[in-house]
Amino acid sequence: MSSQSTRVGFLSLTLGLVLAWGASVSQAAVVGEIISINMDESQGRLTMASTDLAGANADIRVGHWNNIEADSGSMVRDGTELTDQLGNLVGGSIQVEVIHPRANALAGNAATNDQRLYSGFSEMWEAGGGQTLTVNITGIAYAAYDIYVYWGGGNSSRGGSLTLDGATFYARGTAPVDDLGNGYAQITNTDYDAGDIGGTVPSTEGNYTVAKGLTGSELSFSLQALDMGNSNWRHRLYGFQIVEVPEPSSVILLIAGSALCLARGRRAPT
Ligand SMILES: [Ca+2]
Ligand SMILES: [Ca+2]
Repeated sequence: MSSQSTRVGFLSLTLGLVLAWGASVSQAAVVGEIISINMDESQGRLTMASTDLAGANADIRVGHWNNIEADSGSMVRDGTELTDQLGNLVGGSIQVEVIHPRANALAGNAATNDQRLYSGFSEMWEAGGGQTLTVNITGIAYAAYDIYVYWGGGNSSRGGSLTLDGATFYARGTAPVDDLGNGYAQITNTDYDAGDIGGTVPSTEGNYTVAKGLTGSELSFSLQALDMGNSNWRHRLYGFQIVEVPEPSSVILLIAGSALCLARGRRAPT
């Protein structure tokens, strides 16, 4: 075997190992820190326990949701109060503010896990008034993050809009999720049309929306109750999650660069 083919073989083997390692890293680190907020009803009747698991997919279906009791007005939580998915204090300068009209809840205490997330909620309810709920998050320390918003109307003739990351989505109520994490459906409907207002078949339905790969230390989103088929104008926010996106690609590039230098270094002059 010539020294040229030996070098090529070494380089291929090294890069192969790097890529395999990189793939395992990216699989192992799909998400980083997760801050999960549950809108709770004001009597504490359906507060999520730290052991209640919820989230739209397996990577983010976690416990230790932070309960914000949904009394009317402005409710604020900061890094000295918020915990991550393991129950550790988040710290830092993050602050979450929810400005909302009122709380409500489904009757009963039987629900667990994902069903409990959807049992208590902040509700917009003012016939003809189009009430608005606003969430302001500041001091986000992540280089990149995803945000999952769990929302929708209570039934097929109630609902409204979510404005998030430059887009506005519309949805009525849909079938609830179960307590095993089944039944999550992403809302992607961005046209408020006849199909959304009293149509027998909504154009698109679901119970959450996600915006991915966000950057910047501040994020706001808002929800508004709309006429979605009856005169109630009732709309709900159930909760939301801020999910840190790790950067395995930068680690892989660093290792790949080292491997190339190593391979070059072996090219001794003949
Ligand atoms: Ca539509
Ligand atoms: Ca909730």
